[in-house]
Amino acid sequence: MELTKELFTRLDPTAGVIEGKSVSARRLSDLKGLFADEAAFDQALQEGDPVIYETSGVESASGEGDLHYAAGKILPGKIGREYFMTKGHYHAWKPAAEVYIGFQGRGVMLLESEDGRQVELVPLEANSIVYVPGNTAHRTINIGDEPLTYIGIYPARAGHDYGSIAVKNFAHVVVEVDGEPRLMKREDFLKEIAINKEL
Ligand code: S6P
Ligand code: ZN
Repeated sequence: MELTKELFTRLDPTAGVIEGKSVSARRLSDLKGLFADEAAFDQALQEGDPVIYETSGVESASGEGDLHYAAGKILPGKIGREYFMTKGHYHAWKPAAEVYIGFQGRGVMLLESEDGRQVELVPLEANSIVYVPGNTAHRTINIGDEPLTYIGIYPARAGHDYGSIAVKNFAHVVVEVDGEPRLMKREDFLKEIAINKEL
């Protein structure tokens, strides 16, 4: 037994923060190119550069078989009709799976296969647990009107691959339609935006 490892932390489920850990904030400008509606993105950026989400993690153990975990808080809001969301990523060690546990708010996880053909939208809310299989792009989205808080637990060697998402993004978006979240193909949503621009 390796009792030198960090065995205990405390989560503030409302703040979505692991107490005593440094918090890193992702602002709108950090998510450039990820929201579908570029005009809405530019406008929101001009009006300020809001924090979209914050994370704090416990990532000190790095031996074979070790685990990391991180808490997240996604603020409520939308860019155009697309809800505030994380960048999303694959794990650098592709087969690494992850478990998410929701604490507060109403969210969904967008899960996509590498070719974008398989897609799942899974609820993430208080007391729900989501299993993210390996080789799966995952993005967390706040579809509610209060902060969404959660933790994710993953193999220490999982790492993050943001590059693939930066290049081709997710093939689907989660947008508000008649007050409700709807999963759409990105290309269809982009067509809608273009049509509305012409009107
Ligand atoms: C890490 C895990 C989460 C995310 C967090 C922020 O494997 O999936 O802790 O890091 O939800 O999302 P992102 O896409 O910016 O890392
Ligand atoms: Zn992950």
